[in-house]
Amino acid sequence: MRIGITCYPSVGGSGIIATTLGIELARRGHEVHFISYERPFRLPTDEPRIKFHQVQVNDYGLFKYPDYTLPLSVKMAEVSQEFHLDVLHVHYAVPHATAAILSRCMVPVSLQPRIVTTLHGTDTTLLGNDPGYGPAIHHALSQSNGVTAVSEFLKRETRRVLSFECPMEVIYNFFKPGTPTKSREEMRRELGIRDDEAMILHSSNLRPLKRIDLLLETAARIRPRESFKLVILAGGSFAPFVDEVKRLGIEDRVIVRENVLDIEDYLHAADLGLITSDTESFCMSILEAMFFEVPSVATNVGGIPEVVENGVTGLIVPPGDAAQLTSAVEKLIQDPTLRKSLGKAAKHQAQARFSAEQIIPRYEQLYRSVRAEVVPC
Ligand code: GMT
Repeated sequence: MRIGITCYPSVGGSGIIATTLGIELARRGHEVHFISYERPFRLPTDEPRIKFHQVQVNDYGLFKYPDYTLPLSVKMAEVSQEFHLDVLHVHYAVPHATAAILSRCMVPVSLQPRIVTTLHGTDTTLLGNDPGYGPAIHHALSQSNGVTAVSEFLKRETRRVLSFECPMEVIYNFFKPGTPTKSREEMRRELGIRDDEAMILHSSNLRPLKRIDLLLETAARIRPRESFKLVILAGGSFAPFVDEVKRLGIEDRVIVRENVLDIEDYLHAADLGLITSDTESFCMSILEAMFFEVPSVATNVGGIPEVVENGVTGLIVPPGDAAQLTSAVEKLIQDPTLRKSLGKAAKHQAQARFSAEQIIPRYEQLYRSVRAEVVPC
């Protein structure tokens, strides 16, 4: 099939999923066209059957805010027509789904691709609730030929928040682990982590819903304080949190790396993950860690309980509670045997439920079925 993919190209779960999906589809023989304002950061330049089409965004003086939706829709229409796309798969509804629906109207009927929209999280939970966006999202979903959500939680929320009643399939996220470039020992040495210190890994874009304040508060409460190092892989600037690290007196416990690409080097050096989010439709960081036998302590929010089985593949605690987060982390630090058994079960479940081998055929099947039918709900 000929498949167009639009996603946010920068660091972020939805962009990573979309990029990996495109790479995997191309490896399975499909022709894949990425359409975005920048080349997705994990998209290799030398993969056969993958092409990148850049959207040119102009900043016209007349506009107070530059517009992306219209040039994106024009580029989608051009690519659909020139390359005879079967399917245009957009990740994160805003503004990608709206642009896709508009682009379809610019293409002669016989060349119109089917449109699949994948909801990732805040496109429903945040923007869906915004009266300035909700109706546009509802319209774009209703006009899509297929809609997917990355967890049952997100599907439920989409029904509730947007009153969206058309069919919606849950296709979980997946991860395809790469090979680490450094050994575990080398990596820990480089980070300055001793053998008797547990390496706690937190990886996120640091937005407010990730609750970095709670993450740091938890780190400050862990006893003994010399028993761990917290490594934060920041998909954004950590500068706004530096004062808080100092105030809590944990400068010697916290190691920050910004915009890391070789995530596998950190994953296989880690002992446990720590996620303190207030909401999370899936949480890719937990899944990435699971593939490396690293169990996470995470908050009981959104789709996280669909990814982590409490007490079996990780530990889940109530949201917003630094005391409970701390005791769960201390439990894992002090009990390497428990860590190991949770980690092994985590990897097993990750491979069985969230591997590329499980998930890519689900998307291929969806593409085939929307290609076969014409009328959206
Ligand atoms: O919705 C967002 O906040 C952005 C989005 C992203 O692009 O990273 O994150 C969401 O999608 C990820 C990939 O499907 C999920 O792993 C995240 O849980 C989800 N974030 C939220 O729901 C807050």
